[in-house]
Amino acid sequence: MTAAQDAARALFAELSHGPAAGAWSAPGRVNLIGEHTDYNDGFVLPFAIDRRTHVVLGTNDGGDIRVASTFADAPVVVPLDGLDRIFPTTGQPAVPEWAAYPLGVAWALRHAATAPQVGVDIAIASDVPVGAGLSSSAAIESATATALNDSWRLGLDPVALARIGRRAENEAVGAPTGIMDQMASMLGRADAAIFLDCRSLDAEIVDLGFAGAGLQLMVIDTGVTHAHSTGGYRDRRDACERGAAALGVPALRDLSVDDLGRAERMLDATTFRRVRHIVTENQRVLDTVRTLRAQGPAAIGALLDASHASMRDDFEISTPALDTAVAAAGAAGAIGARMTGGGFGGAAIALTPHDRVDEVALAAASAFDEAGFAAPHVFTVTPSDGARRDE
Ligand code: GAF
Repeated sequence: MTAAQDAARALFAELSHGPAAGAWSAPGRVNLIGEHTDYNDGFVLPFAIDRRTHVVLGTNDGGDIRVASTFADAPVVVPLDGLDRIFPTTGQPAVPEWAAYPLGVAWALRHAATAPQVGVDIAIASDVPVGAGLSSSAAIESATATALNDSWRLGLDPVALARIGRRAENEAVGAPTGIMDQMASMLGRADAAIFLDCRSLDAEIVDLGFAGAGLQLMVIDTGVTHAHSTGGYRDRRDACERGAAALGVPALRDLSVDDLGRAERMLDATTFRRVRHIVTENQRVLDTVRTLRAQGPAAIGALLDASHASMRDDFEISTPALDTAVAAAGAAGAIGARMTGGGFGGAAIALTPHDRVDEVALAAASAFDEAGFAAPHVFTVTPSDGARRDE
């Protein structure tokens, strides 16, 4: 039992007068490659990680949904039939932001399924770092959705639950994200990544084989947290939609690298660079999948590096700290490194030979120190299983 599982149990005992009906969990994710391509109907290659959000749930007969989290001082209690008055919101949710994730999932589930729903007490604890670009929010959504789907006997499949999580994130929390994170958290498999076509939602499992190739996936968390409900993420999404409209395609997914000459002639310089990132990143995802299958993970380093350069120079979502992490990791022996997630903060990943892990961690720490950044939090992650019932 992990500390987060223990914490969820202890919190449930404080929250609820009744017994627990069960315990569920869902992981955060690392995106190996394919950044900002999801809301452009494109391709992504994330994997679920061995950091999870745990939910302990029991029923109550008051018809309320009561949620408590180790992130918060006090529980939030809402009548189930009051959820429609809270969501959807524009701007600030009418509940504390952390509570908008599980309550938003309950709200979206009530709209998606007609089965009768009883009151529930939900206790949440997590060891997914918040704001690090590892999808702590999708982990909460997927764990809550899986627990409620079982408890309310809704019978929804994992892809339907991923859509529920995204609806909560988009409409209850107000973050205009795509569906990658929820799909990774729902569908993850040990030692594998999810190759997802974000238009059809067809998903294939791609073996990663890091351990067999003598590699570890390091996370270098800059400690600079980000939020996708504001600022740069929305701006990049708008630029992509503008680019697709100007080029007469439903989504940037419908362009290939052969269209970039025409795009450059038709678009202003900034929009063109945003478009070029998406078009080349989609191609890099396809190339990474092909390379993993044909040659294994030791051959994908250059694709990870090229992805980072594209995010830094064309999409402009990296930060000086992320660039420092990537450069230090490469110089100390990582075979490839890139920022992961939405950007504007969060973490970089570095695919690193076992015998270089300590050097990479030391190099990142000393490069951050020299540049005057706060010390990074460096750790390794293992590709792991998706959302599940644990007890
Ligand atoms: C965040 C979003 F939630 C995802 O949908 C995706 O767009 C990602 O940023 C960037 O690839 O994690």
